[in-house]
Amino acid sequence: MTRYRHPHIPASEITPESLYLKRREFIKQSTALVASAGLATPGLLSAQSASTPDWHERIPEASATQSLDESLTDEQIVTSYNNFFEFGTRKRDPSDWGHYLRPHPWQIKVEGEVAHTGVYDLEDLLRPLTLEERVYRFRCVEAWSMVVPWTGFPLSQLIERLEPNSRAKYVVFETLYDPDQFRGQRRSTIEWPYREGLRMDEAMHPLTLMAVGLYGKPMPNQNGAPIRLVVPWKYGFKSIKSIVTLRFQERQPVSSWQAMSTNEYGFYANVNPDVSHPRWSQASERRLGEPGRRPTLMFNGYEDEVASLYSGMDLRVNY
Ligand SMILES: Nc1nc2c(c(=O)[nH]1)N[C@H]1C(S)=C(S)[C@@H](COP(=O)(O)O)O[C@H]1N2
Ligand SMILES: [Mo]
Repeated sequence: MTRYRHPHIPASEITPESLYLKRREFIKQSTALVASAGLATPGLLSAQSASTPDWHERIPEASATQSLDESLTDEQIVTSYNNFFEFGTRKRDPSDWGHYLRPHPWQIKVEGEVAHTGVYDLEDLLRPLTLEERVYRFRCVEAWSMVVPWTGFPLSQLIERLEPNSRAKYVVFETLYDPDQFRGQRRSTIEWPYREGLRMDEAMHPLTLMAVGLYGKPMPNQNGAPIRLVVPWKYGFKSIKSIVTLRFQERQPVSSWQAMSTNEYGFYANVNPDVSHPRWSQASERRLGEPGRRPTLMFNGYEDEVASLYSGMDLRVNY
């Protein structure tokens, strides 16, 4: 069957944003907030339609107050200059082709060394969690950076509910594999599905966010809808998008980027201006939307918060 595939025309060119926001206000007023404790039954597929999920209405409005002393990167840049190889390798591919991804309904499989294994509706996983806004610096290994107001919840809150056992030393994340939605997966640019991992203490760190939105809106497809990781002290490739699998395991996993080029991409991927990428320096960065360059900070500026996780480790060996 021949299928015609078309790049996306940005919504901003069709619907003025004020209309979108008005509609959102309307839905908010007419929807009662449903609260529930605990996890829902694993394996239960919800009968919900493919339209707007309830949790979208629990995303807090983008706040004017910034928790970082740096200006936010334009939303337009954040949503049109992307790395998401599932849609292609050019920065424009994710925003051009992102509309092929269907992020609702969405299930996440939990497996491995954990009490509550199963397949969960995202809606059920999110119900007991509070969504909050966090402004983080974000640094790509390609030496550009940005400042983004994410919406999400600390990954630790989800992990606590899932109750990993004592053999769970690492959490592994995987992205959806579906070449029909992800045209980039028809080529072997990297090993699909995209895979990443964190050591358990990194995953439990209060800065580690599971993000479901940005700029007070549900996560755009090109940024990893409906749910992605954001680890602000590590290079961007750690922040895996469109997650469908959470696996708890004893041995350290090999991430997709490590598998592709072991000498260029390490497991830890901590932002470190003193350790160069084999093909370029990591000492400075280009902040998207800003002229010139700025020096890159150790752990992307989160040194006070995270340096203790790596005490005693040689960060030149464990890059
Ligand atoms: N599944 C998946 N996740 C991914 C990627 C990808 O190609 N596939 N690219 C990573 C890289 S290299 C970066 S820099 C960030 C980019 O996130 P952004 O497009 O929201 O800025 O996503 C990361 N997560
Ligand atoms: Mo990146």
